[in-house]
Amino acid sequence: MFAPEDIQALVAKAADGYWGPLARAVTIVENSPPWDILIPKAESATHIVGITGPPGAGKSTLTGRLIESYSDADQRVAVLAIDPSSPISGGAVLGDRLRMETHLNGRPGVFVRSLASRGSHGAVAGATRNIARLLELSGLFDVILIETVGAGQTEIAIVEVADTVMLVTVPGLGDAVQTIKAGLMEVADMFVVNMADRPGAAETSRHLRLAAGKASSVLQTVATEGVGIDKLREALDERWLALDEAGELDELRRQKWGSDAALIAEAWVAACARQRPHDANETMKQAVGDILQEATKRW
Ligand SMILES: Nc1nc2c(ncn2[C@@H]2O[C@H](COP(=O)(O)OP(=O)(O)OP(=O)(O)O)[C@@H](O)[C@H]2O)c(=O)[nH]1
Ligand SMILES: [Mg+2]
Repeated sequence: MFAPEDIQALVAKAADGYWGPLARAVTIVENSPPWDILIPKAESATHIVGITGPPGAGKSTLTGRLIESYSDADQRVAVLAIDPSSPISGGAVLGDRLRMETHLNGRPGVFVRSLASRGSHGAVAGATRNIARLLELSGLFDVILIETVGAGQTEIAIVEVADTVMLVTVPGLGDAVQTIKAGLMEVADMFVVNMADRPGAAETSRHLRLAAGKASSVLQTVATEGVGIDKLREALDERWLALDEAGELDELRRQKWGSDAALIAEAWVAACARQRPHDANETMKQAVGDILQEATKRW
């Protein structure tokens, strides 16, 4: 089992604006199976915000604007942008990176990182969560934004690390609610109707409010123009504060810690199972029992 001491040493070396060691630590975690890197619990919680939604909804543009808004409010922000597609679509990653980096020039307290999402579901989701935990452990940020396309189980597993899941959608998708995967509707804490400069924003917002119930807020933005961004950032800050004041933060953190552990355990058992030679003569009960035993023995 990999001891994360050298990772912790790198993190300890990093400082605001001196991101080199942190970037190296992130690379190590990105390239390691999640069960090899067990990140210790941070002493104090950082607000982790998952930003998800259909392709092209404006998530990257919005994230770039949020970076500005946080930075203007003197809050330090880390961003993880996950490229959901194969390594072939390097252009998309570059596009995202460039879009974001235009917002970063000369801003202290801003750390942006793109991650490729290769490998199995559990490995990708686990590594992303480990990186979020690592950034939290560094104590260098007030907020961590994770951008991912809301396309499948892996992406849902990724955003579930977040304290706040923000679902970005756009008007004019017909019934927007139906185009969004049911699983995503359930994990979302906040809805953003971006591209509110297009017709139908009010109607889409109304649909979302009906579908989401009272607990979730629905906001409208025009990311390209920077409209509604400060309000969105304030809504995020308010939610974090409210969770803290209601004493719900500890419970939320316990749940997240548990779901992190479950994800890593799943990925580990799956890896052990895949390495095991198939035996067509054994029963399924024998096979699974053997896999679990083997996974426990080797942990
Ligand atoms: N009209 C309008 N266009 C927008 C708005 N926000 C973003 N766009 C444009 O929509 C396109 C897609 O924006 P992105 O920020 O790349 O969207 P994304 O959700 O990150 O896309 P993927 O990461 O590929 O899923 C870009 O051309 C943006 O300039 C908006 O509020 N109004
Ligand atoms: Mg994007």
